[in-house]
Amino acid sequence: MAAEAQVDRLAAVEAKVARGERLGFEDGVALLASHELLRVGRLADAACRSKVGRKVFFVRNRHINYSNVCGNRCAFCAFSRSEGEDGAFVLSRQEVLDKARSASAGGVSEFHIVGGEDPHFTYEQARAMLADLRTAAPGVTLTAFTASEIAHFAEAGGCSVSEVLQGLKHAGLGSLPGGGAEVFAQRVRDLVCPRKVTAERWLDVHRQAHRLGIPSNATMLYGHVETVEERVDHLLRLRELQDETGGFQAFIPLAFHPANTRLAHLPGPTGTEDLKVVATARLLLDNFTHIKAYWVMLGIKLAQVALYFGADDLDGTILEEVITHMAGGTTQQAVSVGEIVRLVRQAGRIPVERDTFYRELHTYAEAG
Ligand code: V47
Repeated sequence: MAAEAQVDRLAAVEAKVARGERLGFEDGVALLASHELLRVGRLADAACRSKVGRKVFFVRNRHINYSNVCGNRCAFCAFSRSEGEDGAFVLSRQEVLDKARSASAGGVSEFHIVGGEDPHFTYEQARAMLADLRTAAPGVTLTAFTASEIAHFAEAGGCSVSEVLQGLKHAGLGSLPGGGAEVFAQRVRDLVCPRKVTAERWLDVHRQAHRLGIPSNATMLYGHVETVEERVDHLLRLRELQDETGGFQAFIPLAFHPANTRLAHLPGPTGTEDLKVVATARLLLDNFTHIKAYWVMLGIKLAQVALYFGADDLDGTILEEVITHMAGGTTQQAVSVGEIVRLVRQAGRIPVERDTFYRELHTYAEAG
């Protein structure tokens, strides 16, 4: 597209936003294709401020990856191993509890628990793990199992997704994380994750969770083989489900990290792409309140800049991130509350510690 035509397309998007009109497919493509980064950012920043003001949220959380054994072996993943392969691990019940107890003593309010689709890790074990964690750390919210793990528990256990979700909720499940969505387009899934649940199934697990009163997050893993149009399609499918259920709390764009994956020949997304994806998500997902700048994947400095491009959440302290670091992530594995507060204040925003459900736990005074 000629540069001039692109500018015009962006002007049309700006006019729509000014009129309060919902953006469509072509608008999303225009935003992602634009080289007018600051104009795109300005639109997204205004949308973000009108929704959440100047607050930027974070959570004290701990990631627990209970197993990296996975039958899917997606091309973009450096974390998973086949059973018995070098580097494969399954944490014992005691190891999971030890990680949880020390994090709970350190004041976290959320455990983010995900693993591979381990053929030997059953629904009963998943339930027992949550029940153990609830006993060990009763005040900590359990954000556990991606939709693809839930679907796997249901298939392997011969029961329905709804039964699995109800059983896990009873054992202490608080919310579902947004992982496993990748890019919904089947063309992309055939190339990078042919064995993973389909888009329809991923969406349906979230639909059923929302119906049971279990809120969830949504992600998109971008910057590999997908087109701009496929990114927009992904966002619009999330928006459609959110119109139906209202159960999504946050959207998290995940920047592809190629190292140690079967897609290591790809370069991964650049900084302008990262920021345009955050901004486009904020503008297209007009029914999502929160857009996370996931510092682990963006890097801490770009995550801070993303606060001017529509993001209002930095995720959390994390403590021991594994999935991105195995794929060449170079950020630290944890960040302190003090550092998050400093980043937010220097962006001129108000740091707010939240729990999983965006209840505000502590608002930090603005920088003087
Ligand atoms: O499901 C895997 C993706 C996800 C790579 O819900 C990769 O609040 C980049 O879902 N490069 C796990 N991404 C992380 C995740 C997440 C993170 C933070 C917050 C939340 C939330 C969810 O990471 C996986 C997959 O989609 N992933 N490999 C890679 N090489």
